[in-house]
Amino acid sequence: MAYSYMTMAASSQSLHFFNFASSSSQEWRSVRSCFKLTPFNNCHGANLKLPSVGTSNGEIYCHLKLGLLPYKKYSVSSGSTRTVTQLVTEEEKGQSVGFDFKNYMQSKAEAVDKALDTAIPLEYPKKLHESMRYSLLAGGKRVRPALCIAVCELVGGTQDLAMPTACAMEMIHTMSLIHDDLPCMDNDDFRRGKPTNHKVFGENIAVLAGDALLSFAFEHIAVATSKTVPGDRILRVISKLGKSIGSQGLVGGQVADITCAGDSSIDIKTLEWIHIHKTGMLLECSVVSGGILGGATEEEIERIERYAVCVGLLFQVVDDILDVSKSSEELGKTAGKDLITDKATYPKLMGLEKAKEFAAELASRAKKELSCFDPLKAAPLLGLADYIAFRQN
Ligand code: GRG
Repeated sequence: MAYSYMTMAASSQSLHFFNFASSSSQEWRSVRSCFKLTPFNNCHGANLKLPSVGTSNGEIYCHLKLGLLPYKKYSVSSGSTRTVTQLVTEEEKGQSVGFDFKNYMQSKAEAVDKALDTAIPLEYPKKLHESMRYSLLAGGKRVRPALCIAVCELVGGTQDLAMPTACAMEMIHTMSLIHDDLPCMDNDDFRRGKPTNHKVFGENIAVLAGDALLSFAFEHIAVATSKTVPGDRILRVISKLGKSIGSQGLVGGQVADITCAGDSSIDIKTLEWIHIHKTGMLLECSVVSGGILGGATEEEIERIERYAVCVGLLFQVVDDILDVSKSSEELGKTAGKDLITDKATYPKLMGLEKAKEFAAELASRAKKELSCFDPLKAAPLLGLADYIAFRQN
């Protein structure tokens, strides 16, 4: 079937569609239309009413290329007043065309779970390894490993090559959660739907399990990747990871977060610094490491770095939103804590609706950074940006 794809040209006031759905079977007329837009943002945000372009069976088909996604056929009944925005958000949210994002995430999470299970066996001292495995295998979303693997595959690498580093990202993330939940930090009782590590194993073991996970993460990258990846790439990943955890990364962000608690003068700039360091840098490191391991060019690394910065900040902005809009059961951890502790968050500083708009904007910015890649190959990362933006827990 030879579709003559609709092409688009946009001015500040209108969006022009040409060759409206003509196929080799002559079923569709070639139509030239000019639709008014109010207001014009980009195709995703366009508030565009589809006009009544009649067809024999009362359906209008059009092929739209929206942002970075491949062309896709959309259909509405003739005379419909549904907007393109509605069509797109209904059909594209969380996935790219022809790409089963849910299935992708599930298969990556399963592969990561299996690799983590093998990497940290239940050995002597048993209590320590039980504690490490308890939190590590408690069923997180595995976003960081998925990002690492997806980028590695995007630039020509493989899942196997990225797996030890992807697991290391999850080990470090898990250790940060164990420490974050301690009585001397957030003093939380639930995490990933289960009692927190110190509640089960005691504070002393929980601290040490976190320490052991942190240390083993580095060892695992070095040992398990050394036969498949050149040493200079491993060195680059390890040094980036060290930085993303230390005083200019996760730990620095956590300390700034603690010291700012209860300070009502915190502005958006300070909050952004905290979010980028406490949450963003490990996510960014997961993304960029996948690129380094997979042999990305410097130009590609710069691109994915910019994608990662947006996604990293986005992750914590959404975390702030979820804290005020979901229940503890839905989140698997105590909800509403930011409000109780009067913490500076995006919803608090800019309001819930504006925070949601900001999250959508960050997701869109992240996706734009991938425009230089083949959209089909970038589909997992496009999907991940949407998944992080629209996640429910
Ligand atoms: C690194 C030495 C060292 C100490 C840790 C406690 C601490 C310092 C930092 C806190 C970092 C932290 C907990 C940031 C919050 C990140 C965040 C939004 C976590 C939620 O991540 P999800 O939603 O959780 O990916 P799952 O359970 O799905 O993995």
